[in-house]
Amino acid sequence: MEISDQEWQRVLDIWGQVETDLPTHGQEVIIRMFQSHPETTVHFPKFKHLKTLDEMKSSEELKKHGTTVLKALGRILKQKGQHEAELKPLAQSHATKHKIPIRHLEFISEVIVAFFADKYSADFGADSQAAMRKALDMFRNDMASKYKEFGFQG
Ligand code: ZNH
Repeated sequence: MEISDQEWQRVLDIWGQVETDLPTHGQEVIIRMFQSHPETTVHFPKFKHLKTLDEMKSSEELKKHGTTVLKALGRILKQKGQHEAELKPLAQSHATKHKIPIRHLEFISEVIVAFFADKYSADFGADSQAAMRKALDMFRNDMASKYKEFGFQG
């Protein structure tokens, strides 16, 4: 998969805005994922007690997890595809410990694009959305091949 310099620029431009407040963005991504794809909640026994939207919103732990996820994703995107070193430990933990199907990585990718499109309607237009989709496709493909190396079909 080829991602042009211009496409990476679009991805990193929007990321610059996301990075101004990772906890708020991270929290929203996780909550939107739980709400649009409730099956993803099974991976999180630690959030099982969060039943309502208000409980999710007031959970510092959930916010912390969202921050961790986006921080790691940002580090990966900034490698512009040369992300082997960043991806490997993540693929290992998600394959062998958390056991997260690739399908669920697809869910979070969709959520990320839709949320940024809502929040940044002026700065995240069709071209930027397409570029972000390509970058997240690449991330998922590479996660899927690493999963196989770790013996997880995903
Ligand atoms: Zn995840 C964890 C990132 C997706 C589930 N993660 C995690 C961490 C990080 C991340 C960094 C920490 C460290 C380790 O490795 O462990 N993720 C991430 C990213 C992404 C993700 C970047 C994409 C974008 N995850 C995901 C999904 C899911 C998950 C989709 C499901 C659904 N994770 C998870 C879990 C964990 C993690 C379960 C563990 C948590 C705790 O803390 O317990």
